[in-house]
Amino acid sequence: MRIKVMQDIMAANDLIARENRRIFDQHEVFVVNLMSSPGAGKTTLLERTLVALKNEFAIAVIEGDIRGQLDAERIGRYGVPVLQINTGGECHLDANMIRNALDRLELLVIENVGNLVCPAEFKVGEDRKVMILSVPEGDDKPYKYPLMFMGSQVMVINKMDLLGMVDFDVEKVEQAVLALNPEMDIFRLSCKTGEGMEAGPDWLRGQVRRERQAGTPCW
Ligand SMILES: Nc1nc2c(ncn2[C@@H]2O[C@H](COP(=O)(O)OP(=O)(O)OP(=O)(O)O)[C@@H](O)[C@H]2O)c(=O)[nH]1
Ligand SMILES: [Mg+2]
Repeated sequence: MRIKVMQDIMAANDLIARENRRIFDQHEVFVVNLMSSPGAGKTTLLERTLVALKNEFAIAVIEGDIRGQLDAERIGRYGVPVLQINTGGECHLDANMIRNALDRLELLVIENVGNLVCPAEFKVGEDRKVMILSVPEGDDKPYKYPLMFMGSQVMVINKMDLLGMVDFDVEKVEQAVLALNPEMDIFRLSCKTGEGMEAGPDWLRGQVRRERQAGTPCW
């Protein structure tokens, strides 16, 4: 019975995700679903990315959190449209608002709720799923939470500045992830020191341009 209910929920979600995706494609908006455990560095990476790209693309951000506006306030300082969704309260999304904004948008980044399990299961209509694993979380995470690693197209290893302070074997992690998902693009970086940071905006720039030329959905 529980399996049947879950199947229905996932099917209903997929339907809405497809409709979102159709709208995004129609408006030629490239959509990134950014996922990680709490505190891995989603908002920090986003802040860094906005500095690099906000004058190049029309970018908007959706912040998903259980409660509060803290991340939306951080992103708002960069002068880009930002919408906070609190999953524990009412939803403030208005279809017209999104549609009007879509006319101008080129790139939408959705910062998902900090969690290494559930966000991997629910599509939102994104073009790419980008996940962050940060060094202090430990190098056993691909074994314990494989779905997130299997379903994402990009893995960012963040907080590389903390390597050596905690047990984290980068090569071992990358091997484990590639065994689960041979197509995964992997970036090592530190949002704190800026090490490896240029690769993220370069990747995103390439993706937005490629999508614009191809104009075809990937699922
Ligand atoms: N040492 C170090 N700290 C970092 C790095 N990137 C982010 N942090 C710190 O990690 C903490 C969490 O960063 P956030 O960007 O808020 O993480 P988040 O994934 O958005 O967190 P939630 O939205 O709560 O899930 C902050 O104190 C950041 O300053 C990094 O590369 N190195
Ligand atoms: Mg955040």
